[in-house]
Amino acid sequence: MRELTKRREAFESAYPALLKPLLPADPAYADRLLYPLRAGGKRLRPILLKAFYGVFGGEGPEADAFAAAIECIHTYSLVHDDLPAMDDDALRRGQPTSHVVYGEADAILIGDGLLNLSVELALSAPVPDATRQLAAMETLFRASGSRGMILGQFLDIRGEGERSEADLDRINALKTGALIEAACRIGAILGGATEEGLETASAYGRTLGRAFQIVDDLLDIAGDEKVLGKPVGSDLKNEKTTYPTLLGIEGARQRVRDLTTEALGHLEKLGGDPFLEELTVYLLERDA
Ligand code: GRG
Repeated sequence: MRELTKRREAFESAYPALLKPLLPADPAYADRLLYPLRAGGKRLRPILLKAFYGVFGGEGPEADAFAAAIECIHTYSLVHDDLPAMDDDALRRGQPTSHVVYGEADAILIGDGLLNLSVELALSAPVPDATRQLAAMETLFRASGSRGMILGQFLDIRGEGERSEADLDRINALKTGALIEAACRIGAILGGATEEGLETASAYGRTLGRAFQIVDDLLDIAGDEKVLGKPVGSDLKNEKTTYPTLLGIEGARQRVRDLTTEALGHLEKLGGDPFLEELTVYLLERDA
């Protein structure tokens, strides 16, 4: 997808300048904070945020700092998720994980630092309307916090007993869906969407998030480690209940197709956006 590559490259060239004034003077810690960000990744959340900003007519620089902020939060969650006390993974985004390179204590501080940087980035956004800036910040930190992504991670690692599909839906909606939904909603907030527009953007994000997690589960079974840049088979190793284990591989694929149709329906309500439509289909057919 050429447009996706273009938007990813635009993000890659924008975020370093936004981060620079906020980095510590200590070069060793500054380098460590940048390490997992520089490793790359799809940049899905910043791209969604900016795309929704555009859908609602936004065209200033104000969304850029929020795009960098959400990527910092996502990246910190990956750094912490990979720690020995959590998923204990040695490879992420095709690179050795932060704790493998710098040790566990530094990796914890990388995650902590990225989380705080996200607050400073959001505060630094040149949003002309302070109410919008606060609403966008509330959305970001609620979604990523202890009623959102962190709660999802807590419930996931607690892993008590058998999990039903409803349990999985709840955990994934928090762990994966909340931040994806927030990306879409923040773009809509900054773009000046009406309440109805905000709800549609959120509904799209929730649906995409559900489908995205099911694809992630399928890739953990049948994906290619080299293409994914992270180990496959970790769900099996950790004996995790996932959508493919509950629904079967074909059942999980069908669920992805149904959710894709639903997500496209939400976009249609917004008047359609060729980039987001293509991105939706592409993401759900992805191999990385
Ligand atoms: C440690 C508080 C805390 C939370 C961790 C996001 C998360 C919660 C854990 C990561 C493990 C995981 C597989 C989560 C599911 C969400 C997901 C598919 C993350 C990977 O996101 P991508 O595919 O990654 O967008 P890139 O590297 O492309 O940015």
